[in-house]
Amino acid sequence: MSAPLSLTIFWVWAVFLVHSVSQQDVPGRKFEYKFSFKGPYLSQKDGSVPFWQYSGNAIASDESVRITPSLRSQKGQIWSKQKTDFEWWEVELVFRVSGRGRVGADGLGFWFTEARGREGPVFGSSDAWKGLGIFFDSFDNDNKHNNPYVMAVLNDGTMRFDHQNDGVTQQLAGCLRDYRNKPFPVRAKIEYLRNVLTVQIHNGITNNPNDYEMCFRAENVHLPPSGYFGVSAATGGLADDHDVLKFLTHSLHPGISSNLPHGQLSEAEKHKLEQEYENFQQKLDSERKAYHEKHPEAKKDEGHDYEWFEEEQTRELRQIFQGQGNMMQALQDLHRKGGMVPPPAVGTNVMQRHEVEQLLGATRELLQLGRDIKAYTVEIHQKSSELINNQARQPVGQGSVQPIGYDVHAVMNELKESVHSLKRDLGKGSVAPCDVSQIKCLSVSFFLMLLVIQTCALAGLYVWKSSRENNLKKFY
Ligand SMILES: [Ca+2]
Ligand SMILES: [Ca+2]
Repeated sequence: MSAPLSLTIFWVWAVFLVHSVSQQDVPGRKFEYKFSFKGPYLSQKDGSVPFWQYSGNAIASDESVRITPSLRSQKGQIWSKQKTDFEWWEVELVFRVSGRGRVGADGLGFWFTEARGREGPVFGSSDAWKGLGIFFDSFDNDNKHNNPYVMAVLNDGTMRFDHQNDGVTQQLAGCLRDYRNKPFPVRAKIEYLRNVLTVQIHNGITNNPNDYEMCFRAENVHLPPSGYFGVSAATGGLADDHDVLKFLTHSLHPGISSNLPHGQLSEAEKHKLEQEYENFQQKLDSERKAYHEKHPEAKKDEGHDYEWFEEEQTRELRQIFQGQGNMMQALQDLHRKGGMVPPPAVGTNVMQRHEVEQLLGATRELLQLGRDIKAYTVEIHQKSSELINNQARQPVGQGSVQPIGYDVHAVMNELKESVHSLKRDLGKGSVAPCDVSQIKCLSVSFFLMLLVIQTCALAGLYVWKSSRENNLKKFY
């Protein structure tokens, strides 16, 4: 093993160790880094994936393993190098199936089998497997409009997968789920615990990793006690990209260390991890020494792999800070919006400031108008009293009609003259032309009202005096 390769493996192991502790594994649940892969730095410089082997059209990159590209008739697969040494397990498979067509093909297979599969007809892997296959079948071969479909198929090594009928009679259980072309990666959580197989699917609509929905739960399932994990995929006449971003395996140990506080490892587990860490470190030191003796010019690159590890931590810290920053921003936005909310209004008509001012102005004008009317009424009253007094002083007789008529005519003439003088004033522009939107119009209307009041008062007075005169005539 060359020094750079072992360095990389060491840091992958270290990162997974950090992952297993930072994820605060529940008691009885242990992260299995030798049966897992995830980005970043998923593949090494030579393209290999630590603890995994891949073949066919599969390509590994820093962030994912592309099991097949979206080209016709492609097949690819990736398998763990080691066989499991734990009975119960849980795998979280994070993947994307994406293609430009409304319909894609063929699909993706998750495997837990006694032997590693070879390239074959069942979603890229060999038929007649011994163990479990969970298939994400994109293409509707039997034309029952029930694909994409997720199903589990158990095989004892004798059965051939019935592609023509989409394995409908062979499946242990399944569920209809559209996992193609989702905004976020789709997740499948496959748990095998105490002979119960549970599959939950995260449909990739949200970015919340906990949005799982139950696909199925099957009891009395007997899988090989030890096996290989694998993922395969195939395309046909239609094609999708089949990308696996994460394959995270935990071994489940029910009843063991279940009395430990949440997130703590048992003493035995701690000791085992520490021993493993020391062994790796010793091996790494000796290999690094040997490498630098052989390649003294590469010494300046020594810190490179440390940067990887640092970058992983820094990235997580940055994400935490980003998350906090987003929360702070959201709170500030809420606060700002709270300040902008107007006070609750009764009804829907809320008066603006300028409208209130207009109303006050109009009220003042009306008050002034009222005062003017009062003044003119007093004046009319005075004039009426004078007329009555004059009448009273006149001698009663035939000639008394003339003075009354004279007085009335004099008042009428006075009024006419007032009207004419107002008309002249209007003509000269001393009074502003009428603008219906302005309060000034009230002066003209006021004048007309005054005119009407005066005319009515005089008419009333004239009628009263006429009737009085008639009554007096009756005495002669
Ligand atoms: Ca199919
Ligand atoms: Ca079908």
